[in-house]
Amino acid sequence: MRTQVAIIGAGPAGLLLGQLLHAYGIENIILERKDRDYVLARIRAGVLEQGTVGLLEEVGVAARLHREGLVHDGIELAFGGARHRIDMKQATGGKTVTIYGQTEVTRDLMDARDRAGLKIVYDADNVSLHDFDSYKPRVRYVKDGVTHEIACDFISGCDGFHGVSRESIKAEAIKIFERVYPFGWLGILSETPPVSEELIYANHERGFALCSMRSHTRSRYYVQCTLDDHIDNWPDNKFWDELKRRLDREAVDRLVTGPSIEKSIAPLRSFVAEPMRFGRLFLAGDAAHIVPPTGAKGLNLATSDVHYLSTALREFYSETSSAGIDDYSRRALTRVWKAERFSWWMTSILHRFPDTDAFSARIQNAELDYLVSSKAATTALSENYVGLPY
Ligand code: FAS
Ligand code: PHB
Repeated sequence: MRTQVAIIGAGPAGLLLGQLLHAYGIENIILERKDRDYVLARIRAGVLEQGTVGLLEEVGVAARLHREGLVHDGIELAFGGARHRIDMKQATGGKTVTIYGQTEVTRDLMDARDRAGLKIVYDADNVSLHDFDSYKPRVRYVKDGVTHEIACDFISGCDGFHGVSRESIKAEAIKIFERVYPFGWLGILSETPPVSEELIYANHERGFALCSMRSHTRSRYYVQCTLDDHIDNWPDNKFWDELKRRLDREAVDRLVTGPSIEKSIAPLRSFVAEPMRFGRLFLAGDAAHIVPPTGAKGLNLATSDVHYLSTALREFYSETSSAGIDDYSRRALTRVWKAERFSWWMTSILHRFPDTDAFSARIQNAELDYLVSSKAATTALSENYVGLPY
């Protein structure tokens, strides 16, 4: 088999890249290790930057998002027993974010790919990458016991943090930058109305909490937990009691609890692999970088990578220019590192660290107090949260 671009991974990065390349007339195939239902069952991100919404509009996959997504003008920061609203729309001259689950983005992209008759190979086992340092890269995979080989011009590794693409690169060719945080996020999904109109990020002496949502009837909540914690230690009532301890009185009075329909613990890390291009292999999304979810950047970085990569490949095929693909890694990493900084900073001011002593607790409080009382600080937070320009 032959194609122009072989995409590894059917998460948001791989699926959106596939649709953009199709829109640009570039043949592509997606190889996905799991089946469709497994990919859709993963509950992850919930906040879309305007740039991400714009890319989904560009490939004609934003109709349901506009029908069902919730446009948010601001967020709330809770600390010292009070809540403070950050009016991001006002601070950024009109920019907003859209609340729409990653699961729904993935579903919409899968449906669009099916409607276009484009190929995704699910349950693709033992994917392996070959000769990507030559002009004739190849990808092999096993499906139903049969080994297949795809000859292609380019390979895009969109296979996430635990994928095969980054692992296929010689150790001496790649540099890793990493920070592992000494805590995780215990998250639940419940068919209950959200506690507030907008998201609440809470700094509390017992630990961080986040009140988010997926719709007016489905809520997403998180509490900071220890790295060695396990969801078996957290029956629903224990989760709700802990969340209430970390929220202000008004929020506690409004909170509607109910059975969890999903519960999971995610570790937090900052991670960047440099560069993001190796000959005819490009890394995009979590395959190249990870951010702690505090800044709601993970999914949105995957989409900006894919914006840069798809326009570079369009330039290569339509103008036979390699300028875009030669500059892909630099362009992508410039935006990645700004999001890494913002996510690290949001995590550092909102969480309790093992070495958070009385002094550092006061510093966190002063930082938060400055954030909500200074126009300049509010603007800086807002322009990063809604998404820096591509
Ligand atoms: P993904 O990991 O989504 O997709 C990679 C795909 O490649 C998967 O479908 C996988 O099955 C497939 N794959 C892996 N290895 C393969 C192989 N060898 N062969 C073929 N296919 C292979 N971001 C936020 O902004 N907010 C959040 O709240 C948030 N919460 C998160 C919670 C968790 C538990 C995790 C893990 C991540 C979270 N993220 C969050 C980040 C997340 O949304 C990612 O940024 C986003 O999924 C990135 O998309 P992809 O790069 O497509 O990677
Ligand atoms: C979510 O709704 O899952 C969510 C929202 C904002 C974040 C992280 C996660 O910063």
